[in-house]
Amino acid sequence: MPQYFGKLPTTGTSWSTIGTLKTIERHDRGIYGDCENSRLAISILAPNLVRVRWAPSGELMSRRSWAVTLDDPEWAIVPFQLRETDAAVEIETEQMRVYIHRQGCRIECFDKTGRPFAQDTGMGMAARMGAIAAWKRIEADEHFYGFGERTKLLDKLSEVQTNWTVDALDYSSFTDEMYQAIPFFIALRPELAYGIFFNTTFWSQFDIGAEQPGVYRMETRGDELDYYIIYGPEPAQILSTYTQLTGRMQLPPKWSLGYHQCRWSYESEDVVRELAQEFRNRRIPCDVIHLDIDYMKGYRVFTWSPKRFPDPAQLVNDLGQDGFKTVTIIDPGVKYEPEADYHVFDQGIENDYFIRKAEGELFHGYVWPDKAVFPDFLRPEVRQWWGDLHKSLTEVGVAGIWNDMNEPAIDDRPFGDPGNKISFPLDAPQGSPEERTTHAETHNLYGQSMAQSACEGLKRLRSTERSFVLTRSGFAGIQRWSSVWMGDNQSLWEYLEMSLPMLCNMGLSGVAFVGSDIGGFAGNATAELFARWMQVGMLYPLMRGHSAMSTAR
Ligand code: MIG
Repeated sequence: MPQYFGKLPTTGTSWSTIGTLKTIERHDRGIYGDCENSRLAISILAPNLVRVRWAPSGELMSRRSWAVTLDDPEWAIVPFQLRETDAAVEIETEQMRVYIHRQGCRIECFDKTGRPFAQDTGMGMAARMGAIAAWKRIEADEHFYGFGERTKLLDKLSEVQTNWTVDALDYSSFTDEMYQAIPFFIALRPELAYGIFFNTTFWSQFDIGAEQPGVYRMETRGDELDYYIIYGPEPAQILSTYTQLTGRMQLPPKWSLGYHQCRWSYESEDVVRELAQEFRNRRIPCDVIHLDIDYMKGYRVFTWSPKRFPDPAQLVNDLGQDGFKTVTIIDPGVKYEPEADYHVFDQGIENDYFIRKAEGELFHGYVWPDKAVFPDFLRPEVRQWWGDLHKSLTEVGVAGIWNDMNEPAIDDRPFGDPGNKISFPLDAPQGSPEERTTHAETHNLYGQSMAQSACEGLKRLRSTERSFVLTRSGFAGIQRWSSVWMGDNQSLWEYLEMSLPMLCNMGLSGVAFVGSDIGGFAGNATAELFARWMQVGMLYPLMRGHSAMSTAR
C-alpha cells in the first residue's frame, strides 16, 4: 500500500531534491538510473513519447492499470541512442533528444533542430512528507491548454489547476476543482508543442507559473513521480499519442448525435408522453429523452416507480415508435435498506461490494435515497455485477445510461445542505487484490470506473449495439467509456460563453464527446438566451437541453 496515502504535506517540511545520477542500466525500452538511493526510470515508448519515473524510496511502484492502457512492455521497441559522459546521460530517438545532467538529475528535451522543451528548473524533482513534485521552465510565448474540465479561459498560463473530482455545484470562473480530473496538458508555442500526462490518480496539482512566473510545478500526493512527455510538434500529434496511451472514444450510436431532451422532473409517464407528443406536434427535432431521478421508486437505483411509471416497457416502446431513444439516470448511492427485499442492496451486502472504512465498518452517507452505501467500482467483480444490473433497464428498451453524482457527491445528514458534503475516508481500502490501495489513490477514478461498468454492462447486454453512456465525473481516459457533460451550469450568458473554452479544453484532453446543459441548469434562461444557446449547442458534440427541477419548463 502506498506509504503516504494522501496525507497533507506537512507545512514546514522542506523538499529534498533527487540528488546526483550515478549509474545507469540500459534495457530495451530505456534506462534505469541510481540517484543516491532513489530510483529513476526513463522509458522510450515511441519516438515522441518518453516516460519519466522517480521513486524516492528506491522502489518503483507496481503497474497501475487504471488510466494508461498500454504499459511499457506493450509498446513496440523503438530504437534510441544512448551516450554517457561524466556530466550527462543522453538519449536520442528519431524525433527528440533527452539530456539528463548527472548533477541534480535535471532533465531537458530538445527537438531535432535543438530547441529545448520540458526542461527541469528550480528544484528539478523533489519529495517531502506526503508529496512529490517536479518543476519545469515556461518558455517565452508558451501557452497551456487541456487540463480536462476547466472554467474561465482556454489558456491556463498563470493558473493553478488541481486534479481532484468534486461535485462542483455552483461553479464559476474562479472554480479550480471540478467534476472531472484529467492531469494532462499541452504546452504550445509558435514553433513547437508538447504534452505532459501526469500519471497519478492521487490528488495532484499543476501550478502554471502562478507562484513563480516562468516556472511550472506539478505535484502529487502519491509517493512516486510518474509523467509522460509527448513531443508534437503539432497538438494533433500530441493528442494522437496521448489517446494511444489512455484510449480513444468508441464509435457512438448514430442517434446519440441528435438532440437530447432532458429536464430534472418528468415525474410520470404522462408527462413524458406529453413531452414527446409536443416535440412531434411542433416538428422540433429530437432523438433522445432522458429520465432523471424521478422515474425510480424512492430513488432506488435499478427500479421504476410502479405508480408513476406502471409499464416502462410500453412507454419506452411507444417512444421508440415515435423515433425517441430513452436514456435513464443511475447514481452510485444504493439505498441502505436491510430486510426490505431491495435486490441491489441485498446482493451488494451479500457479496461485500460496498466500500468499507479502514476499520472494516460499512461506509455510508446521505444522498437521494437518504442513507446510502457505495459500490467499490475499482474491483472488476463489482463492475461486472453493477453492469449486469443494467439488464433491468435494457430489458425494457432503455438505450443509454446517464451517470450522475459519481465524484462521488455525498452528504452527511441531512442530504441537500451544501455545507454538509463529506467524502469517503482517504484510507478506505479500495480496488482489486492486485491493485489494492486506498481511497486517496482511487478517489479520482470513482466516476470513471462507474462509467466503465455501465459501458461494459451495456456491451454485454446488447453485444451488437454501440453503447451510449454519459457521465459527470471522470479521469484521464474517460473517453474510452463515456461521453461527458459539464455539470450544473447556470442560465446566464457568461455560462454560455464559458461552455466554449470548457468543451474545447475537454477536447484538447482527449475527450471529444462532450456537451454543456443547453439553456443552463440552474435558474431560468430568457427567451433570447435560450434560443442563442440552442444555436450554439447545435455545434456541441453532445447536444442536450437540461434544467433543474422547479425552473421554468
Ligand atoms: O443533487 O438528478 O448535475 O444534471 O438533474 C442533484 C438531479 C443531482 C445533479 C446533476 C443534474 C441532475 C440532478 N443531479
